[in-house]
Amino acid sequence: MKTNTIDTIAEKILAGGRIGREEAEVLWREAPLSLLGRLASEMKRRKSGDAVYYNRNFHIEPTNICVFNCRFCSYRRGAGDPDAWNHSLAEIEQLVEARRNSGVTEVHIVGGVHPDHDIHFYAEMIRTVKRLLPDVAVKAYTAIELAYMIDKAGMSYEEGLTLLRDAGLQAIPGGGAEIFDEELRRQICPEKGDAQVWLSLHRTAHRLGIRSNATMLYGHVETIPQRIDHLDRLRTLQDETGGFDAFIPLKFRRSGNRLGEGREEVPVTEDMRTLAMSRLYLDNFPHIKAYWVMYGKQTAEMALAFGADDMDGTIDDSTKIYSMAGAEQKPRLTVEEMKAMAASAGLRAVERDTFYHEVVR
Ligand code: V47
Repeated sequence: MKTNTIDTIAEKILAGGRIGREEAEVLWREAPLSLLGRLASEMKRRKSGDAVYYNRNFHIEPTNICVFNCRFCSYRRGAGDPDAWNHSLAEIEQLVEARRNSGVTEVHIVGGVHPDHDIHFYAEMIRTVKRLLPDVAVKAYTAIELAYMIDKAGMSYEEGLTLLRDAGLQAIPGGGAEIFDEELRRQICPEKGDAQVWLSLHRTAHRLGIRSNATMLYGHVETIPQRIDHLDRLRTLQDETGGFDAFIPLKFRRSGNRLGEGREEVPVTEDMRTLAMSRLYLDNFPHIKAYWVMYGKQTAEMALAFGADDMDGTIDDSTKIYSMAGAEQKPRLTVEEMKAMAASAGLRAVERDTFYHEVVR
């Protein structure tokens, strides 16, 4: 009976059908890992053939001082803490200056929600980047950072995002989504913006022509139905706007945060199930990203056999958020390593820009 059900759902997927929450739960809990790998790889192949995308990027993390205190965060510090940092625009200018002539095509800017900065400071930061690196795409600020700065300015999301877009904001990263379920959010990040805030910020961005990504933080205290609910809310918004480029499942890393105390990280098999189920459920998302910084290089390579078609970028040791939670310590991948990882998965590495256009050098 069980096998029949799994086979029927698999056939539906292969015939191009869309699975619902209950079918997803059956697959997630009961389908053999090898079947999930085969189905997700087939769906990946239909979306992006034999390509695996990567880009040349770097991060700027302007501050780790944050008004919120999420239980999973290893990075946040209060103002006055010896490990806190808060870069001035002059310091950010130096960080950007150092990337001139490096071949990067994207800067990813994300940090804590600092109490003292306002939207004009963040707009000026974008202008600083664009002045020094006009051809580099600016993917900046999570929905949580954006909602905070826009609310503080007394603006609507449309007004705030228009101001930032006019300063040079081109895309929004997927952070801050965590798990949308309201009850669970009260347990892991009670203070910050809720699902409604996150979804409506991205909806407005899409309407203004700003592309974005979405994430899900999994492997802590959430249940499988809560993960599926999260994916379902994203799929519904994508049906409405079509503005998402990539979905990124983020594996919860346990070091240096309260949520991780006394808790193990989920096994790699669960990472693979989550990647595959994301590929199968989010049938309207063009790309699934295996964020190698969070997984580590070997797991990211394995992810390419479970529906992922993007590995994110070279990073060049420019992010601390994940290393502070126990992930890769000095995250850096060369283009040659990216190519070798794709080849070992039987795929072809394709350099992309932020909007998934192939970069030909
Ligand atoms: O929202 C925080 C996560 C996110 C931990 O859009 C943690 O291309 C695991 O959104 N263990 C921010 N995860 C990162 C992010 C991102 C990353 C890469 C690419 C893109 C993209 C976006 O990091 C947060 C939170 O969910 N996070 N702490 C932790 N201990």
